[in-house]
Amino acid sequence: MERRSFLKASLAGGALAGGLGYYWYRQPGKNEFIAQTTDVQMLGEDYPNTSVWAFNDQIPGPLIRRKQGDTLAIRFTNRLPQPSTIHWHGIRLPNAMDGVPGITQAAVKSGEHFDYQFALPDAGTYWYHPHVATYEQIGRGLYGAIIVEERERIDVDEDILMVVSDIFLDKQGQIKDGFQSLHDAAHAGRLGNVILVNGQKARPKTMLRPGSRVRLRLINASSARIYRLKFHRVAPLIVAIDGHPCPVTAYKDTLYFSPGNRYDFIIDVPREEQTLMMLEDEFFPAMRNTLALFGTSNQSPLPARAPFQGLPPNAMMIEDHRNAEKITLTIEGGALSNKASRESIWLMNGKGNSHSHLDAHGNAPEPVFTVDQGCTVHCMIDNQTAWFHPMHFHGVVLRERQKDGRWGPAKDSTLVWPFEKQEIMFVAEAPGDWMIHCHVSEHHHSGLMGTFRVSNICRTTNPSKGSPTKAPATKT
Ligand SMILES: [Cu+2]
Repeated sequence: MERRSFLKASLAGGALAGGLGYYWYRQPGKNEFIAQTTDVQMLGEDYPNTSVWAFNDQIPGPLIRRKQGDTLAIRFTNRLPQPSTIHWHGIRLPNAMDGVPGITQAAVKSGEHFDYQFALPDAGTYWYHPHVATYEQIGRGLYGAIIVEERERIDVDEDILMVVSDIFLDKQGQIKDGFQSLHDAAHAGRLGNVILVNGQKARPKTMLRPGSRVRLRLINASSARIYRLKFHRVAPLIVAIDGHPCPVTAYKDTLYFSPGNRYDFIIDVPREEQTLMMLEDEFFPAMRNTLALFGTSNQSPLPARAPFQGLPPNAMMIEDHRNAEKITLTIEGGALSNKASRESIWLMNGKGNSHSHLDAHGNAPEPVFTVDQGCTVHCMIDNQTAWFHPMHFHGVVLRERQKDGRWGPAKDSTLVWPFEKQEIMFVAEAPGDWMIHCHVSEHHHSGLMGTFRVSNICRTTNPSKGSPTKAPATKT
């Protein structure tokens, strides 16, 4: 069910008076997402409203909440001063619905619309955002959450969603320009100076009933910022990563939380009153950010319950590791590297690509590699740069090789550390050209992107039935 804000209708005049006010204003229809300029209050009542770009005048955009197996149908209408699309991050869907300009669809021009429709095969926490000039479009406020509920009821008392993002504001509370800074692109991307949780700077304390069981969903919707999550006075269970259920794991230390990532936690609230729990970001230890404050209410404690057993798994294709295609992705460039040039700051296997290049030339890049549908890909990502790169793969669910040699839980991106290598494995599921890119938006748009092609030649993932068969074409 989409939440819709009628409150903001009265702000239409304000938006018209703003710097980008020459773009017209309209209320969205049912199942319609309109991206447009609007004013929102994010800093508190004592501060002016901030002129932003938003879906249906809300930051985050409308929460999409559906059941596993449902079909999602959204009309996207673009009323921004530039082309746009919507990408449905982490959702396994047909290539034509993936929202990537120049590759899966033409960018939706200002004043035009595009209809997205696809099934939701996996339960979990996902999000959506444009795939055009993401450094600016996400940076100005275009993102929202998707919750796909499990078919069976999950025994929790509360389901709390935190969409974490940052924004770079001036002293008047308005978004600073300079989205195309070469410095940001060559370093860690544009980091905001205000961290927002569900679109707000304030961190009101959330009161929880003692003894209750809470599902806490975190989405990193920042254009570039990596957080390092630290819980204080509470040790939650990690139950899903990037939407997909994982083996129930006790949170021990800190967790890296890159742009695009999601975590689902289960918190069993202490049964004693007056407990203050806190979630901080300590990526920069000298500049910690409080992300959430939880307290216990004075309600009577709920009785203790059995330990949480985990979420029901999503149906996954099984990797055929022995017959996997071996691929290497070498990342070069960025500040401190002599490989960076003005034309392309970042390179993937010696080549730089960007959406702005696509927009200018209208031709999609040649795929970095091509594999048959159903084939397992074993990919070594070799980060030869001094920078973190959260590499996101569209259309697939991947696993990381862990330090102990085993393959980790399912996720949709992998954080590759400076001057380190990371092995991943995935099944090439659906035909089409799928993006691989860094989710630091400024890296993505200054070279660090490419595609892989999944051909219509179907190969089963079952090693005992390895003969290729022709699959019906599903690309539309
Ligand atoms: Cu990067």
